[in-house]
Amino acid sequence: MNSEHPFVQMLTIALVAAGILIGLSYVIDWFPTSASTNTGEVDTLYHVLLIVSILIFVLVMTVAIYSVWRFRARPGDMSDGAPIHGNTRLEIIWVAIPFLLVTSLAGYGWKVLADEETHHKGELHVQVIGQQFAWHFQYENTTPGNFQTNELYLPKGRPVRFDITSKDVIHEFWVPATRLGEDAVPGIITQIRLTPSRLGNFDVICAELCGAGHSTMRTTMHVLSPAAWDAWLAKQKRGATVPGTGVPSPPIKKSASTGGMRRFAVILPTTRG
Ligand SMILES: [Cu+2]
Repeated sequence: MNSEHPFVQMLTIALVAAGILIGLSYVIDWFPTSASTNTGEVDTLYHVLLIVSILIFVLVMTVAIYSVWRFRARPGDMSDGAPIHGNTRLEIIWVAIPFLLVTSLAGYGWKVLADEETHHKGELHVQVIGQQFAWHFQYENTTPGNFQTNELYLPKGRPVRFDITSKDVIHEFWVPATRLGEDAVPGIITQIRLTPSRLGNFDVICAELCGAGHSTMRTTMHVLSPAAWDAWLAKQKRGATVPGTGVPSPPIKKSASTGGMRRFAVILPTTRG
């Protein structure tokens, strides 16, 4: 193949374009500050997906634009194109490569999800209750226990399990600094797990359009040092209501749904709503 061959020319263009875009993907600061231990793995997954997407985008656009330019009909050319009736080898290649690509990315995503959901010893249990248009947090296995707040307070370094539900419509509990979000669905409990790794205040956002006040449904996750968290805990009273709302702290019934069923239950109402 000499350098005039279309394949060589397309490959050259594609490599240059992919190099520029992948370089750019490292320069752009995509992710918010990390506040939990799981974020490295999630960010790497995103970056791998981004690079694979760049390669596919560049490949498709290079072939399409190159073909339009190189093989266009010249003025006065009224002849027909060559009669082509398929190419079995090409068809096998363009089925096999996407199959392998999608399967391996799904496996990689599955592994990251499994890591995110791993149970840790000594987890703090926090119920997250969404309600138009506020969040309530109920601290379970603590002393005094079963008190509520409408901002989230966590100790740095201790694993947390969130049991998430809603009192009215579907919300989504999302903490960008931890990369984790999960739907809050009336009648079922969904879960996420994380371990705070940075002191400070981080946004908690409702990421599911839930009504006229959706954009105001935000609060703060405060990550305190273990000693500061213990001091904060000592000031809380069992059975306390959310300040200013009078919302009592009802225990949430454990739902029978587990594992795979939970996922379907989360996905189905979302796609309909
Ligand atoms: Cu909401």
